[in-house]
Formats: sequence, structure tokens, C-alpha cells
Amino acid sequence: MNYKLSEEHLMIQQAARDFAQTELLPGVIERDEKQEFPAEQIKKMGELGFMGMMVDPKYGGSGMDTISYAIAMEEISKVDASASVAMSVNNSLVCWGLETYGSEEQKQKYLTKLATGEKLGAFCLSEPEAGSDATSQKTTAIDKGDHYLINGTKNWITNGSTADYYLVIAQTYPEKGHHGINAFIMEKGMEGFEIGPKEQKMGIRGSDTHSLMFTDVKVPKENRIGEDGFGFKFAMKTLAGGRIGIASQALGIAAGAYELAKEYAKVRKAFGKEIYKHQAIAFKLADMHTQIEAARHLVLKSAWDKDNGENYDLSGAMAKLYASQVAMDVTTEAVQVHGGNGYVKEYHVERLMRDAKITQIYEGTSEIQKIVISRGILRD
Ligand code: COS
Repeated sequence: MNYKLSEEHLMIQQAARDFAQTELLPGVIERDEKQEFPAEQIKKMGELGFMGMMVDPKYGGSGMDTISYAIAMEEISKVDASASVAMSVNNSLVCWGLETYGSEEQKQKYLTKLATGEKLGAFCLSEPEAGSDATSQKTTAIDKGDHYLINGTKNWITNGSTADYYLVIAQTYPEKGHHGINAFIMEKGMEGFEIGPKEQKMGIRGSDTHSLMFTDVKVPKENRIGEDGFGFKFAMKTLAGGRIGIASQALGIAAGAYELAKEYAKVRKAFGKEIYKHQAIAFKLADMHTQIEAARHLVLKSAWDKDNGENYDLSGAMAKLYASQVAMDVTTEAVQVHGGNGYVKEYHVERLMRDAKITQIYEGTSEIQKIVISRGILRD
């Protein structure tokens, strides 16, 4: 075993860290307050190769491994989880799904633009009545010969109004249950494709979350991904990798809050000495550091599993379950270490605490992760 990151991984870590400090940190508080999407920053992330990190260079990607992606996600999330969720969706749901299961024509037409960051992607599975219960898709895709007619509503869609291309899951044969579900590529601007109002959120407020409404949207047959009826498997496979991305995001949120708390404890004085010299604070930092290290091991193990052809359903679910809990625990303690200042926006930790919560909810709630883990360990 080798616990050391390679030279290449260290370089990626430094590049993502520098980008986060110079491009994302300025304005992050204002963007959170105004619910403003970091559009320019996301464009620059594309130019630096962060939006298609694992995609083959022949399709415009950076050709890196999942470990590189997890490391970059951690660094970006330390500063701006709203930017990192756009990055995560584009990389691990949209680009990975298209590269792994798309046709050559779909890759040439869509993936090449998504991987370079020229275009942005969204993944549309959740519905008003199908979040955790993902097989209950009400959006329909009726086969009309050379095209499908799509009708329905999707909820809580990340990059909802800012995306250009949307991977949409819909039911074609209700009598077949989840075996009748298909996945499609939709383009913004297709007739009958409507974007609902922006959600007013507790955290990741800079990310762009909308409902989408489809009324008789005509999607050409060549935009179906995979065989007829492959859509649910497509969603599950894609989400399994997505969970590594969100676990990395949760890890980054925790690590960002911890680093701020540690620095604050070294300068803030109470009862005549820096507060880290009080055991009450030192022990909090010790717990935070330990939890973060444990979460990082789970995240990197799941990324390693994916890179080495091992099954990562279980390790990705464990990484997300644990890292998202650590994000909640550590950000809450980071606010506590900051005392009154922790409750004030300019110290960043209150935002990180609000951002942490979503990591226990999206791409499979913690309860769903426990279903996946328990089924995985009890299968035989
Ligand atoms: N890879 C490939 N196939 C998978 C899979 C995976 N990781 N997980 C499930 N499947 C397949 C199953 O093999 C099954 O197919 P078959 O009937 O052909 O064997 C099918 O998917 C349905 O699975 P299952 O019978 O286990 O369905 P359930 O409804 O019991 O539960 C869970 C499936 C709960 C795991 C699934 O619905 C889920 O992950 N829900 C959460 C969805 C989610 O993350 N929502 C957030 C939206 S994105 S922000």
C-alpha cells in the first residue's frame, strides 16, 4: 500500500487550491447572499480542465483518474461548494454517463463540448414524487418512430437554467416498471422545454437549482442513451460514481471549515491565552482532524476502486454517508470554535455549515446510502 499522493496528484491539488483561493474566494460571500451562479469562474474551470477531468483527451477531457477528480473536488469545495456541485454534476454524472454509455455520435456532438467546459450539463432524475423512490418516474417518453415525445416535471435540478445539455430520465413502458425507463439527451431551447423559477435555498446558494417542465418535447431517437429500457440502470450506474464526487465535496466542506477553525484558534485569545491552548478547543480540533482523515480515506478508497475496476457501489456509498456526516459535525464545531464570530457571514464557517447539509440529501440521502450499503454487505 502507498498512502502518499503521487507528484501528479500533488500538482492537481495545488492547481485546484490556487484556483479556489484566487478565483473563487473573492466574492463567495456575496454570491451566497445573492444566490448568484459563479458563471465566469465555471468557464475558467473549464479552461483549466476541471469540468471534464476523467474524460479521454480525444473527447476534449483531461484524461485523469478519479483520485485526481476527488482531490480537485475537495480543494474547490473548501472554498465554494456552489461551484463544486456544478463541477461534480458535469464531471461524474453528465460526462461520465455520456462517455461510458453514449454512442460515438453523441460523444462527438455533446461530450466534446461538455468536457472542455464550453457547454454545461445537468442530470434530471428527481421528480416531485420520485426523489429517493427513483423507479417511480412519472415523466413519460412516448415512442413516435423517429422521435420521442417527452412530458413531465423534474425537480431540484442543479445547473437548471445555466446548463446547455440535459440528461433526462423518463418512462417509456410503465407496464415494465423500471425496465421501461429510458435516458435521453435534451438541449435547452427545444420546443416545449420550460425552466421553472430558481429555488430559494438554505445552502449552496450560488448553485443554480430549478424545476424543469416538459410539454410534448420532441427528442430525436438518436438522443436516447443506450438500449431501449436502459435508463434506470444508466441512472444507477451514473449515480454510483456521482456519490464519490459528493463525498469529496462533503470532505472539502469539512476540511475548509476545520482549517478556518484551526487558524482562528491560534489568533483568538480568551482568558489570557490563544483559545487553542484551552483543552476544550484543542480537543475539538483533534476530533475534527481525525474525522476528516477517516473521511478522506473512504473517499480516496472509493476513487481507487473506480480507477482499478473494482466495484465502487458500496465504497462510494460509505464514503458519501460518512463524509456528509463529518461535514455536518465539523462545520457545526467550526462555528462553535469561532463563537459569536462563527455566526457572522464574513468568517465563512456559517456558510460552510449551511452548505454541508445538502451533502446528506442529494445524489441519494444518507438513508438511501444505508440501503445500498446494507444490501451490499448482506447480499450473500
Ligand atoms: N448499478 C446498476 N444497477 C443498479 C444499481 C447500481 N448501482 N443499483 C440498483 N440497480 C438496479 C437493480 O439491479 C435493479 O435492476 P434489475 O431489476 O434489473 O435487477 C434496478 O436497478 C432496481 O433496483 P432495486 O430493485 O434495488 O430498486 P429499489 O427501488 O428497491 O431501490 C435504490 C433502489 C433505493 C437503490 C434506488 O432507487 C436509489 O438509488 N434511489 C436514490 C436515487 C437518488 O439518488 N436520488 C437522488 C437523485 S439525484 S440528485
